[in-house]
Amino acid sequence: MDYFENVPKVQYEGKNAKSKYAFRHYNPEEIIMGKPMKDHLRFSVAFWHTMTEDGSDQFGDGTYQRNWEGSTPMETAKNRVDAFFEILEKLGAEYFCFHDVDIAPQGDSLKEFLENIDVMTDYIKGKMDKTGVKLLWNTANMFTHPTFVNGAATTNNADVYSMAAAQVKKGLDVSKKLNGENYVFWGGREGYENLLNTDMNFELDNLARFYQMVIDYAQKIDYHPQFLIEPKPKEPTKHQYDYDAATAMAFIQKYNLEDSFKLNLEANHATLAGHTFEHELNVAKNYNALGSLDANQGDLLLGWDTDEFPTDIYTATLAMYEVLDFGGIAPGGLNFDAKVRRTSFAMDDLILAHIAGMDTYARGLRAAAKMKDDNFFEQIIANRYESFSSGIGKQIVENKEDLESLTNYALSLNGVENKSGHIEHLKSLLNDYLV
Ligand code: XUL
Ligand code: CO
Repeated sequence: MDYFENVPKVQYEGKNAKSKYAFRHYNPEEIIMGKPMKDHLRFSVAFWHTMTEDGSDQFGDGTYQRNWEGSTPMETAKNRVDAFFEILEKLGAEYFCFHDVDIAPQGDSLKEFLENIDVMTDYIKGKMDKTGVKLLWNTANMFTHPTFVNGAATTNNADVYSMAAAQVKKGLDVSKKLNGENYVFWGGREGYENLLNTDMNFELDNLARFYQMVIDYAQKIDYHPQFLIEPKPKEPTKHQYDYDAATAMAFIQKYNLEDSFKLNLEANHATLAGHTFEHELNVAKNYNALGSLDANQGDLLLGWDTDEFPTDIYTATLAMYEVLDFGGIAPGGLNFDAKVRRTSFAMDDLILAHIAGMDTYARGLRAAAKMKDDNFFEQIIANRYESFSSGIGKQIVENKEDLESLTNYALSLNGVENKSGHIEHLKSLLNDYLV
């Protein structure tokens, strides 16, 4: 069955495209800085938002018009996979991501759930072999089911910890079966509500113990996807343990996990942490831990995770600059962890929203490549830190000074002269790259 029969394969048609089902900026094969756009961007479609949402919110029922409901949960699951691969092919997206619960009905027991995962991943593998689409990452959803009310790897209940282990073991088996390039841990319930009844240190030790079991099992089955931790400051728990990139890196370093773990950074999570997306990427880059991106955007007027499709060229440009500066995002990619608005209920909104996101990041890539070519930031930085390139500054950077020698130097000065940052002028120069 053709689920999107009125939607053709989306092609690059340039800025004056007549069809709304066309890319106006994303030209997959165009070479930018030595490689095709599609290899810089490595776009991925998220199974959960695309296939399992219905548009409902706290105040109202679902609105989305969808045509893949079957007569049993397994039939619906297969229909969803069919429709999903049609979307991937029409968009020319080469990657996808999913949680275990997105693709397989949970049934009445863990055993039934694991069996359903086997059936569904066989089915997905068939589709992957036929289309050449690849798995960017999979993950275990250990936050929706009531079992995980007190957390998964940070729970107070050892039986629940074991249930989490079983789900993640299956997740790693699936990653191997489908050649996953990364495997993600987003700790939806890994956090706490109140210190009155929480031993934070114990919970974090247990989380690290869990990750060590993951590393050991990957070793055992000889499959080594890039492991990624996805930071988020709050929602659903009040205090999420992986608050932001810096907090997640402190955890990774404390428990000596840096050889196996990098970060999956999400724009809307950065917003919730009070950071820009590019701040989070810059922190990860400095730790050599820039793993993959959940490309979406939040709403600064709202305080929650709205998971909107990214249309902000400013953020996309600054994010792509960090990616280029890091030397690329592979084996990670840009996963649209985004859902269409409740008012965008038509089937083809799924395609149109992804086109909007892909065009936005294509524009970001183009602008960032031009900035890199012009040494835009390098010049600003070199100029701003000029005092450290010669004289006393050079001595400091070469570790040749100490507090006493610097005191003597400071006493010899006749006051200091600071330079203006000219930040408004720089913002105006940046605007020239965006439009
Ligand atoms: C939740 C979120 C998740 C992760 C995967 O805010 O971003 O969808 O990306 O579990
Ligand atoms: Co995410």
